[in-house]
Amino acid sequence: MTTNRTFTMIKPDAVEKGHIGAILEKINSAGFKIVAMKFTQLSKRDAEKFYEIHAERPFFADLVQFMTRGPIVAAVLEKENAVEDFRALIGATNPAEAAEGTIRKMFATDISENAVHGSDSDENAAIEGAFHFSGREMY
Ligand code: YYY
Ligand code: MG
Repeated sequence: MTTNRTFTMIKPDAVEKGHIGAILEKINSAGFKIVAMKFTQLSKRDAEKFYEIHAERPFFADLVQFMTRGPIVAAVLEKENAVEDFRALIGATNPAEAAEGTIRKMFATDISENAVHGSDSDENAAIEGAFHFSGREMY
């Protein structure tokens, strides 16, 4: 992974509502290139590991329950300044506070079911990408 990459998931709420295509269109239109992608479902163990930094937070059990309840789309995206630009594209964690036109404003349900994940640093982008994809699955 280079620092021009970030990691995303289209979360179960957005998949259930049929928003995969619309969200990928927003991602491509914003200039991100997809360099890895899969349709998959997280196990409880996967979700607990992926979100381990939040293990002590009051919402952790609900977060794991939500993230495992149905399939997701996981992807690695490439663009100059990918991490920061993708966080801007998805908007605030709470869609009620997200800017107009952002993916969370358009597609999120609420703060806990907020349609998409975006890595928060280059370091975490590399860790999260490697969590879901082997080297030969990333182009
Ligand atoms: O990076 P981001 O997804 O925007 O938010 P985080 O603070 O890293 O939290 C991860 C995830 O946890 C968030 O996307 C939804 C959920 N969550 C929640 O359910 N309730 C909160 N008060 C904060 C976060
Ligand atoms: Mg986060």
